[in-house]
Amino acid sequence: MGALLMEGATPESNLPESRVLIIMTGGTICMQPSADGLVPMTGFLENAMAPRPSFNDNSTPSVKIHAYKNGIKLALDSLRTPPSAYSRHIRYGILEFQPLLDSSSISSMGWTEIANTIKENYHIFDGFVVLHGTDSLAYTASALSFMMADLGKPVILTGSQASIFALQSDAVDNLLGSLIIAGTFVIPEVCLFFHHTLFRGNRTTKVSASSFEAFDSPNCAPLAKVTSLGVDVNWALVRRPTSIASFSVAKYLDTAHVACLRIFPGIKPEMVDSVLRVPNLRGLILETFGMGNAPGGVDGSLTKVIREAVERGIVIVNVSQCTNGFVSPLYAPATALGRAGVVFGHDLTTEAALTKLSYLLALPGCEYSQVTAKMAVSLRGEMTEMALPSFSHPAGSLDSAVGRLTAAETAFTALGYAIRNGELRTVREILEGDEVNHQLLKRADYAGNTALHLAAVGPEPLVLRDLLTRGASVHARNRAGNSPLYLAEKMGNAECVRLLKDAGAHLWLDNELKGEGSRVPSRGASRPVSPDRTAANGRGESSEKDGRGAAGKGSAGVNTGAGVGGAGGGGGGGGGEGNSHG
Ligand code: ASN
Repeated sequence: MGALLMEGATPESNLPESRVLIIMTGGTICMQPSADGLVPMTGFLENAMAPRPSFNDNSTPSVKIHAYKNGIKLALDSLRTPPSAYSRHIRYGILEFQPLLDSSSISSMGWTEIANTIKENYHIFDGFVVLHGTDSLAYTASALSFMMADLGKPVILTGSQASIFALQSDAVDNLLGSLIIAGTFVIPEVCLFFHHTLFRGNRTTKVSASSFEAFDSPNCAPLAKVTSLGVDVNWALVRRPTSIASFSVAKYLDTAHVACLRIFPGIKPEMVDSVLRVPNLRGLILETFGMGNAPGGVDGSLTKVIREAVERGIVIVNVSQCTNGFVSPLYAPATALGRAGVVFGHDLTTEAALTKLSYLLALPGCEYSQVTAKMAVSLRGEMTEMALPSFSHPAGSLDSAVGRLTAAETAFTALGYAIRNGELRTVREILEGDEVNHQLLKRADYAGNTALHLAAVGPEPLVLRDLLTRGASVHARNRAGNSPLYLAEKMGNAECVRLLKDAGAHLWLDNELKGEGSRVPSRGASRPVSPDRTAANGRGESSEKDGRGAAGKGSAGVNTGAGVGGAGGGGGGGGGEGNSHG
């Protein structure tokens, strides 16, 4: 991260600000020694962040920002970082749990509190960072991913192995990396950031009790890596909401009626049976050997107790004890489990399996058959779906990369024209072309307009709908800070306005932000080339950071007039990809 911060800390910087809410739940990151051992301490903003120049440029002392907690509007103290390599500051405030927790004590109530806090503040922040102990971090990341549907903004969980107050600690790197990513990139997933790596949260597991490299995501490549050049996002892996629906939060998970059992050589069927007969048990995660095998027993007695439990309506999910790989009914013991009615969790982690089952069991009216059907498919990218062709990175030399760049620019321009002319069929043909074209929704033109911006002012709402169902971000903002919704309203395009709102778009609360002293980014300010412009995809295209730009390089013109305000700023620019908090 160092390089990101060396870009200069000019106190009077006119650069735009993003706004990030930090939710502090506790964990080692905020702990200090006490007579009872390490315990979390309150006052993280003042004690841990304010004194550190990387978290506080000291330019705007005492700026209050608003946040909501349990329906009450609070004025929070805020700080901002020096400008990052992405030419923006991150302004942030903190809401602390009361009491702060060692994460070994978190429960589904804590997950509900985090999810509700994000929901309440969703419209006034660009992204969210959740500070949390590492012990149960992978469970919380998994749980939140299922609780949050149609998420359009980044939610990044992090913590540290050593306290931020310790001389040698991973806390600053983890927190600063999380803040910069949450405030810069539209990665609309629940993520876990640790040791310079951004993971999909529901793919993670804690792999070390003491190393700074504490987390891994054995069955899914990282979503991003922080390097000396900036943040290298693997955009091909990033998921986006594709339904016309607003962000919503499930109220709670049913963790009270699920259990997890690890099979071991010689395990007695009676032991398994007694777990399966715990009163009101509704679900069991069975951690099996290798590809999903369990001892059959001399007379198949283990299989028998499992079959009986399934017949009583208990959902039993098979996951592997191995950190890498998947379960499948390949060997006879696994086939027998399948025949007994066990669901195969493919390459789910135990953390994801347990929280997903708890989520499904809490869904109102979700029947046994629906729960088992949903357990076997991916809801939030938590499992690799067998039916899908496996993802592979485009290989190729520099020459072919340059070739693709040209093709992408051409396709982007064509897309802009098709949108402007309302030609739905052409739009579809372009977007369903080759792999390059699948990335077009993330591109931005010189003004930072994305295809969705163009469609928002275009003549054909069906084009807009089509782009939304392909995962175009409603939160993208162009260089003037304008969202597609703002442009649609300005044009008086009522149908597009309705569609965008249905898909979770919102305007920024301009007045509120002004009242807090936030600076509306200067429009059209020249924007330094950021390291990620080449790092994001290695093709010389700009990365999808804040751009949210629009299609049609020099094609369909969009009135980018007055800014909507808020944490906007710089765009994709120069025909690059855009997907950041412009
Ligand atoms: N016990 C701590 C916790 O999970 C461990 C940590 O944060 N590193 O809260």
